[in-house]
Amino acid sequence: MSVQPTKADKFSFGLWTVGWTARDPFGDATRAALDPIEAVHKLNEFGAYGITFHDDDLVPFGSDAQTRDGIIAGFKKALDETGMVVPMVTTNLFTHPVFKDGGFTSNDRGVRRYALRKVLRNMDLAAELGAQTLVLWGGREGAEYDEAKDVQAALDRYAEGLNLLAQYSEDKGYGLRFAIEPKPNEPRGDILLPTAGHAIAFVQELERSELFGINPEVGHEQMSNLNFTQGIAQALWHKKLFHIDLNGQHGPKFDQDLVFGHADLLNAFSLVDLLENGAPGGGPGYDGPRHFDYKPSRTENYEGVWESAKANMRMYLLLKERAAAFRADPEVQAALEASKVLELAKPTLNEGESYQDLLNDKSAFEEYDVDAAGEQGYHFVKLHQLAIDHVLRAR
Ligand code: ASC
Ligand code: MN
Ligand code: MN
Ligand code: MN
Repeated sequence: MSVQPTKADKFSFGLWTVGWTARDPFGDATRAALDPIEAVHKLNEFGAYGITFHDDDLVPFGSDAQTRDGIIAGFKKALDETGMVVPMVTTNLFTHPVFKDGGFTSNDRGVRRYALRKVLRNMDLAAELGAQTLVLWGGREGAEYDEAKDVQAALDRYAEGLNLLAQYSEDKGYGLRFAIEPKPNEPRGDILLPTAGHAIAFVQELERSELFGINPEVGHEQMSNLNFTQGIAQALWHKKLFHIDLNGQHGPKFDQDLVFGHADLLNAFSLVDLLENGAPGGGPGYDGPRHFDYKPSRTENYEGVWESAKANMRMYLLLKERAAAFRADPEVQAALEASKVLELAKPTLNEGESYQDLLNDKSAFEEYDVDAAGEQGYHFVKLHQLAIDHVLRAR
């Protein structure tokens, strides 16, 4: 299998990723600004198929209409020249001081109305560029002080805003799908909808809930010490995995945005296996963009930036190849059998069996050998070592 990315792999990058100039809370930028047009050409050259952006990544905040039109025209020309697509667009509701207490959930009603207008305007651009998904990362929707935010009112306002966006998209015929991106903290002390689970529960309450799903980011879930692969499995189960942000993170600490697979490699392996091959019991995988939301480390110059962009795709393809080998290995199949992993896909009741039938089944209780069942081994460690052997190419 080739580890040369092609457009069929559906790799996409945020303009803010390779374009991050590496300003952090303690230090100045270490790199000069990147021209979005150069980003399109470089990523195309490396085999990516898509590029995504926040409105302000492409058109600097506060640009006049003529400047904006010129930038968009130049960007579209680069897309046409390369065949690059824009599968997703997102809106910056976090950089300008106006958003310091949030956008859709700011305590200030005028700020909330301004935030809605900023997103509606960006949806027009998203539709013009043929995007299918609008991501909403509410990094400033949150609080540092429990007394300062009425969380129930904030969720009402969040829902009010999102319902409006869905109505606008449907009325305009844009057909967009909306993906909420959870994050537990940073930049706010606590952010609303902090995990994939919170976000999935929330979107079910919206008026057009079928238009809403989530965009989980590897590092954001791992900042809460959660298992990303297992969270993705649940999102797939709810049919709510609308988009995904791939990167790397060493557990609970500041948001690192490392290259995909450069931190928890084994979880990255199980993730790629799930996305590509689906669940062993037949549950679905994922067909959408493989979107990298990482930050090239502050130590790197542009040579390092491009190396890191390529590293994301290489990591994904290497793990994809390893996952295919893992699944195809007869010893792995035997280990899955021995561990009863596939037995979990079999319903617990027989077809048509009622609880009365279950109550009548002495073999399920009265005659069930609980001690023997308690003594059995599940052989999970052997199965996991087989996975690691495959990751390390020892098989
Ligand atoms: C996003 C997104 C994030 C943040 C972050 C901004 O749209 O997915 O994780 O913004 O990249 O720095
Ligand atoms: Mn992140
Ligand atoms: Mn992200
Ligand atoms: Mn991010």
